[in-house]
Amino acid sequence: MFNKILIANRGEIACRVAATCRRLGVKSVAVYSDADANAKHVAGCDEAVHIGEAAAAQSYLRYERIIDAARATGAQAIHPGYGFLSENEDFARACEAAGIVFIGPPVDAIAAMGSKAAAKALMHAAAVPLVPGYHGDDQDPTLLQREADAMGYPVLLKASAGGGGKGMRVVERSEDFAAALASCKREAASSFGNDRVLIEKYLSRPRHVEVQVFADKHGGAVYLFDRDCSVQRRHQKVLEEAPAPGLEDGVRRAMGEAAVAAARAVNYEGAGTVEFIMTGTDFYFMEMNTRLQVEHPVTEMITGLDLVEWQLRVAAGEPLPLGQSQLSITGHALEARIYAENPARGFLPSTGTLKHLRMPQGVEFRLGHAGQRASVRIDSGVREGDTITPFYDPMIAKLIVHGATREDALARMKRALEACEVVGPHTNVEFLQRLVICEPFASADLDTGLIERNHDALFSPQQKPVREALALACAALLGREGGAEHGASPWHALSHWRLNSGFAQTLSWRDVESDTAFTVAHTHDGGDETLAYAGHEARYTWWCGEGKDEYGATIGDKRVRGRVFIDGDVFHVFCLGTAMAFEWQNLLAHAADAEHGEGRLTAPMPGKVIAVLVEPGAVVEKGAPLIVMEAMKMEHTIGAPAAGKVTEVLYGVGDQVADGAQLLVLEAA
Ligand code: MV4
Repeated sequence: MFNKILIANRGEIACRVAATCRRLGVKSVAVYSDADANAKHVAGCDEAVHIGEAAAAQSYLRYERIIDAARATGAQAIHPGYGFLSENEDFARACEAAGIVFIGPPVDAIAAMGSKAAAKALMHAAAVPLVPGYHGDDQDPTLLQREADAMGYPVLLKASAGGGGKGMRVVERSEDFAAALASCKREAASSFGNDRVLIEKYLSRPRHVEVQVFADKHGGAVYLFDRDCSVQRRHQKVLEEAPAPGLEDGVRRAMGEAAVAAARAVNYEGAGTVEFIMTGTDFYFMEMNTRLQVEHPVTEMITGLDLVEWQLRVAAGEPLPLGQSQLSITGHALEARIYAENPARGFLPSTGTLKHLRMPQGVEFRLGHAGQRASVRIDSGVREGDTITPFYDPMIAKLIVHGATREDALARMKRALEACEVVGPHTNVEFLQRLVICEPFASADLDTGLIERNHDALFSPQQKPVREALALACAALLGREGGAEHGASPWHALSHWRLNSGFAQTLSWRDVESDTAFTVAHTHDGGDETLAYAGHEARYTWWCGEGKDEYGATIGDKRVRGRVFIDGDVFHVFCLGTAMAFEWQNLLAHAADAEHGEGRLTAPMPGKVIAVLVEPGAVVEKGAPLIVMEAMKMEHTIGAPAAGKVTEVLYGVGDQVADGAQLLVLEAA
């Protein structure tokens, strides 16, 4: 085994690899860009080397710098993670030339799988099932048309050098073939610098099922079963699971063996994924990914194995830790990718600081201890306070759950998604919540068109528990203002006049997402409080919870609990499985802010003075109520913008005041 390795990546995968290094006693070296000097992956490694500017092309893709960093720190091997340099033949070759082990397959295996047409020829020779089609060298348009006509429409044109769905054309009719071919070749030439295409019979509504394989340097090769990754959006995986639901044992074994045959055909070593598309029980080779994949945790959860440990052992020349007959599936695992992106805007990446970040109770990574399989696992490369920048993939975390059955895992996933709290960038959490409860996903009726077909259910606006969330926002505001201890109403903590019956106060809020205004009237009458909003009125009590940011309320006879994260005037409420944000319309503070320098306090709107709570000479704390006004049948309390001494009171009870009129003079302390 290695003493020290360098991790040529960032984010959650760099943290993931570092976790295994710690567990195995292998020292780890991080590399980082200007943007990542304080990143979690740097903190998770034993050493770190700065490699350049924020843009990946100036840092994580500069492989000569990365190799220099490995040499300088004495790292014996480099783990490339996924993305960046993980499938770059030149990098693998440069590692070899520098005498550093590339933790991945041999250069020739990467190259063999790089061209789709060449890979298909190899797979055909190895008896791996292929979609009926043409992947020959002869690219004569007349010949291609004849091949397409012979296989029958619809057909799919694919750029041979393409991947991930780029450069594909569905052709429905023979008459359309020539034009589609020309357009596909143009796109292939401009995107991949190579206009070679292949033709396949087009399969409608296929599933994406992939097989995890592992091979060592001693001729050993096994499959670690399958994953279904059909739930995708524009070729980006959204949910993944293992094992693929509904595969009969015979089909599972046949696919696993076909995947091992594919790996053997290219003299594979290390971790790889063989992708298939499936219709019914038929499966066809698509491509092979010569790296560890984002979704590898679901395989770890069902096998109880640490795939990064296997990668390190194999790269160090050890044989595979287990043979095929020693491998088995336990239970079911699901993974959801939590992204900083805005589903309402076409999933545009959303950047910004993670002001508040809470993930469900789970473990970061714990495997390899018999019987200690976690049921919830979070793989994340960010912490609260970190910033999602435009430079890299905006993934916040992977949420992975395990259960005895798919149903158990799904129930855990729903709860775990409800416990995710993110303030800062937009996220796809609510989209994921809708996805996991939609009927086809719940019943494992999976195919690559699932999201598109269920567009209405997945994207229409949801009913939100506005009243409950508002009650908690009010509780947080009153709790903060009143400084109330647990269980005490802030009304009692505030000045005596509030105990007079019939008193009312209004709190104005704006729902940030819908930009709707809500006014909540609190009436305090001999011990009872009433919450009224939008024509509803209910008896209301509230309390501060035991934990930080926790609040509770009863509204009528309904009890609600939740958490409120306060960001300036914006109250982020997490309750009943959803998130809402309300901006407190602190008219009074803002009115006072503008005047603060002059020590004046003015009326925020025209109205009538209904209570004067201080006399000249009174020394008041910041926030102390000074005057109560009534306007538009609501009462508004004007509070002290800062601690100080009241020197003049300019109006009395019953007086009408104009908008902006000075009410009293406060001398700041
Ligand atoms: C196909 C197909 C239907 N028929 N091939 C898309 C990405 C590339 N890896 C293979 N892809 C497809 N190939 C034939 N002959 C449908 C897709 C496809 C797809 C495959 C896997 C996951 C998501 C997909 C979404 C759209 C289309």
